[in-house]
Amino acid sequence: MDHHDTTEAGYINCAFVGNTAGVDGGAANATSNSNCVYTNCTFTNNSAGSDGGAIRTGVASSTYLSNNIFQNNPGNQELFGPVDAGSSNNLLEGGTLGGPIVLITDPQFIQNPDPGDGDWTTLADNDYGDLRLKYSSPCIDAGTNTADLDGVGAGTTLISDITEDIGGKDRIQNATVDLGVYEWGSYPGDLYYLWIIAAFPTATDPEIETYIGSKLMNYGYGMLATDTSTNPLSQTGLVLNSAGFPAPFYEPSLTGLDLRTLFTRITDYQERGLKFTVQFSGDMTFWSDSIEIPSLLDTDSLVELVSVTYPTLLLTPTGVQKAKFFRVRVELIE
Ligand SMILES: [Ca+2]
Ligand SMILES: [Ca+2]
Ligand SMILES: [Ca+2]
Repeated sequence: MDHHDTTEAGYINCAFVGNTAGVDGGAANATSNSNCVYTNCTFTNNSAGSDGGAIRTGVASSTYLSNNIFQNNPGNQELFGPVDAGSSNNLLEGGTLGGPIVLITDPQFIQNPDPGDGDWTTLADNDYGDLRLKYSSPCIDAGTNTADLDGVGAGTTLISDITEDIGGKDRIQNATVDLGVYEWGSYPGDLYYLWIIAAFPTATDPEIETYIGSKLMNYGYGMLATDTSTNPLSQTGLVLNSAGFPAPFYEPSLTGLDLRTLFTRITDYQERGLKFTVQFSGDMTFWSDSIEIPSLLDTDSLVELVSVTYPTLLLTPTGVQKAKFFRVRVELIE
């Protein structure tokens, strides 16, 4: 991105990955009286042929940095040129700098980006990584809650006024904001309304009722009186003493707690001609099929316990929505 001729620009929760510049500013360049503010952004694997692998600040221009991560942005310095004095709480993994950097260490992403063949301009084999933070990351709670989103001068909107990270998770968690685009922690967000399991499917899902009525659900989940497992099925911190309807649960992970859906199905569902599809929705109107193959958590001779990831955001025909609801659709396909 080039900022020229008195441009004023602010960036919040933005990831800059795998950009290349022939000359200055791998991800961004500011020159000729331009002022840029970056808050809780992540810059990784950008490169410049000349000055500023991540950012170059040129003639009579300024760059204000709060709570950002800079990792592996080769060039003549990752940050070239002056950085505003009010800047603070940024991480630079290596290289040289000009600017107020608090931490010089590995940010510990879940997975670092990889250009495959070593070249980010060949797109097919690029892997943009997973920029969420591991539980051991030094970026957790290393930011400043009073980062000024418009930098020096007028305007006092702070990062604490921004309620989500790039993935829609709650920000701030654990009282202090993290560095970079992702907030580490347990809470996916206040807006997740989970399926009201007891109401499903008798009155709310005619497409399933079309088949053989609510008995299909009981049948598929192993809940028929004649075909019910009595052995406990277990998952860490959770024991189902019988098969049952879908439920959400939190699974400990490197990024805090991941929200997953859980359901049981009879082990020979394929022979019985049953198909299970996990679906998510933001508005109970458009339902998005999960493409994830369910993970098998436990099984006995009759029933297996499986789960899939609960997504944060959904792409729908009308735009991006938060995933608020889920259901498991059971069909008789033969
Ligand atoms: Ca490539
Ligand atoms: Ca935090
Ligand atoms: Ca300000």
